Amino acid sequence: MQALSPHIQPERLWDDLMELGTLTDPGQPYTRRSFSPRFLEGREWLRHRFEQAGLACRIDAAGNLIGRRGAQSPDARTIMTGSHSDTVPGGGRFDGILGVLAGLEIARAMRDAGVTLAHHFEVTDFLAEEPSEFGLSCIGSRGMTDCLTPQHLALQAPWGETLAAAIDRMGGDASRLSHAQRHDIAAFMELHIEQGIVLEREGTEIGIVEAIVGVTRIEVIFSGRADHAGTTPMDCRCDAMVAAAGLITAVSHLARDAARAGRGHVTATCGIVEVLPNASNVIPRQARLVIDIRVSERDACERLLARLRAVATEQAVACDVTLARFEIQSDSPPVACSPVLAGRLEAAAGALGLSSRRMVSGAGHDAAFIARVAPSAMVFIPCRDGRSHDPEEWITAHDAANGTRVLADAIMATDAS
Ligand code: HGY
Ligand code: MN
Ligand code: MN
Ligand code: MN
Repeated sequence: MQALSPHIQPERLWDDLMELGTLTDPGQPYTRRSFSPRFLEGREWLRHRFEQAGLACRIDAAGNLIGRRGAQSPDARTIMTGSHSDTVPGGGRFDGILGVLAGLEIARAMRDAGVTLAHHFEVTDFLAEEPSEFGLSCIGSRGMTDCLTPQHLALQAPWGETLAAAIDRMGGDASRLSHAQRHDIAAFMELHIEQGIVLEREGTEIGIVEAIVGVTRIEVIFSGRADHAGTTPMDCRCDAMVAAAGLITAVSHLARDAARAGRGHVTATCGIVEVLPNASNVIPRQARLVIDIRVSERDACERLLARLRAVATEQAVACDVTLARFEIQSDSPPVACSPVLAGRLEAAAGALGLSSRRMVSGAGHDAAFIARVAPSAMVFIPCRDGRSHDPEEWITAHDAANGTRVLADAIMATDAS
């Protein structure tokens, strides 16, 4: 089997990473929110680079940008790689983006080496992997795997657009989502930064992902009563914020205790708190929370949800407010990666003389959805101080090249298998 790794050019990849990073909302570094004009600008830049690399480009019905390097035979199956080019607000230059640009670099290496695979080779920029203004993440990979429901498509963004209309605006066709379903993918492998501290702390060069956590997000609304902050006695209040504060503390303590009790990977975070009327001299009449729960074992999530619902109810009674909503916003189960593909990634790292270790991904990824229709696996590289979802996110060109070489050789091994 021919190794492709010698044809990977670290500088070419690094230049792409730095250049795409310049396409960001001004004043809020590294922000390219899905469905935004800036995102489309980044997409156009990607499409141009894909075409320069000899990839035939298309946008599928789910709004994913796909570059294809055709196989020797037209009815071959497909080996796919990719990730996402959208970011969180004030995010980094590598989360998702590395996986897309590594796929592009691998396509260029194939072109430079004159390699045509027995499989079609595709590089995909999945639409809206990050939680979007529709309250949903992984929209493109859900669309590719029949996981977008009519209820999802009817979700509305704050600007009034439905998700279906937004997908169409991205060049997709929400009315033909059944055409986006893929049954021809022989293997999917995604390169991603770890977004955690394990690899760097251990000095390990490559992470081989065995499982991707399940991600469950719940929306909670406490409704109280707005009153004057100065004239209302402390024991006559219906303060929605105090009830929310009690639940937020419980989110952190219960998840920490579950993780310490050895129930696998457990995290829970309250990243959104919206208060109305949000005025310093008015007792909050409403507090809206979105809580993000991640587990590697499904029953840990069920247990945590039950405890949080009980705490929310207790807090509402204690603060004389109403628990107006406690609803699951999105819910995807933990996913096991393909042992065969993980083995190939591990063997490729070994053949390149790189240290590696098996691990669980605490981040959600498009691979978790693609795993529903094809054997899928992920490979991680370290990121500085484990930082991500922040402009401080940083990797080295050397690690980016390592991850890309491992991915490239695992793709070649899969094509030859
Ligand atoms: O939130 C996540 O886990 C991913 O970065 N979208
Ligand atoms: Mn992310
Ligand atoms: Mn990501
Ligand atoms: Mn991802």
